[in-house]
Amino acid sequence: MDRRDPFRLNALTSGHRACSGCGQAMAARMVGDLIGPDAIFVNATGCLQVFTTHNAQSAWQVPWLHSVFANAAAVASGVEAARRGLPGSERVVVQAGDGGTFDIGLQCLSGMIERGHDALFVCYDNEAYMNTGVQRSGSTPHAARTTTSPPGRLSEGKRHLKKDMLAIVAAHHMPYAATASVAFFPDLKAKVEKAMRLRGPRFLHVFSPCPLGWDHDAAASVQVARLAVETGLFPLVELEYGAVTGVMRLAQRRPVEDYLRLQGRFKHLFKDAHGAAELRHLQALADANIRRYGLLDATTAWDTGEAGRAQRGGRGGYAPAHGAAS
Ligand SMILES: Cc1ncc(C[n+]2csc(CCOP(=O)(O)OP(=O)(O)O)c2C)c(N)n1
Ligand code: SF4
Repeated sequence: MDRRDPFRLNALTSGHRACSGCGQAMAARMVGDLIGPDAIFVNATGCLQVFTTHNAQSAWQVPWLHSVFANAAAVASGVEAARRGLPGSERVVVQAGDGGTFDIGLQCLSGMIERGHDALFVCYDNEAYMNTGVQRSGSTPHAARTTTSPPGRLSEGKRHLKKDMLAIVAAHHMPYAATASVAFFPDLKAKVEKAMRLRGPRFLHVFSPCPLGWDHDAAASVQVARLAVETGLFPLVELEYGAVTGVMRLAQRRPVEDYLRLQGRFKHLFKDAHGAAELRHLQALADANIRRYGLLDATTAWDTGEAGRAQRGGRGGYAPAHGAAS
């Protein structure tokens, strides 16, 4: 079999144990196939690792390593450093859930970026610790129900805000950081391909609905992911060396209720005045994203790669350390 023939080989093949409608399974297959077999994948503990590798079986048809929950980026750093100067063209890709990125893996991710390792870190964001039973993470949105943020007499779900992970990684002055979604494949494809053309540390944050944890119809995963973007709650943007260089404009703004109503994790917000106050708050968060990235602004460019290169202006020190930058 030709390992490079996409019609014969998927990086993540069938037979794995993901729930039906799993956004992370869709996203990982898309990303894996776009990257192709010339890569070494390091996977943090989490749903993706568990449902693809079980009792000495594996759904991966690419080199793949399992790290512990916290240290995927550190393991990838070691793999990348060990491979320098050796023959072969394999690139290093890290995969982790939001828990393995926003929370427990954050320190290792920060170190990997700061040291300038030539690796792409992909976060599949399902907004909670799904593998262990839907506990809240630093990525869980405000007011969402999880098993550790139950709505009740004293609270309306999670009290805190979702961390702005893109801003956190972009503050490391890294060559490329972007958000993407399973609902917008051409955009995701362009971003994976761009990330793989570049050298140095890169970050891709992929919105990946979880029907089990979000309590929505398994057939609605792509619709839910699309609405997250169309409401402004999950903007699709690109940053190069900390500067915004690409924004996907919205043809129209959808109210956050359209997105929230499809998911049982927000059901309590539609019951009383307390819930209504949280709905207004979530709408204000979406509106702030729309203003911040100019999502409705007709003059905002879809992809301004040229602007990014101009912005960069020779600043930063990652690419030359590992060979030619694009
Ligand atoms: C130090 C440590 N603490 C806790 C765990 C248990 N654990 C394994 S996976 C996981 C949650 C993973 O969540 P996330 O990274 O968001 O990925 P998901 O399963 O949601 O895809 C937890 C808490 C662990 N393996 N190691
Ligand atoms: S719990 Fe969620 S993330 Fe895990 S396999 Fe099921 S749908 Fe996918």
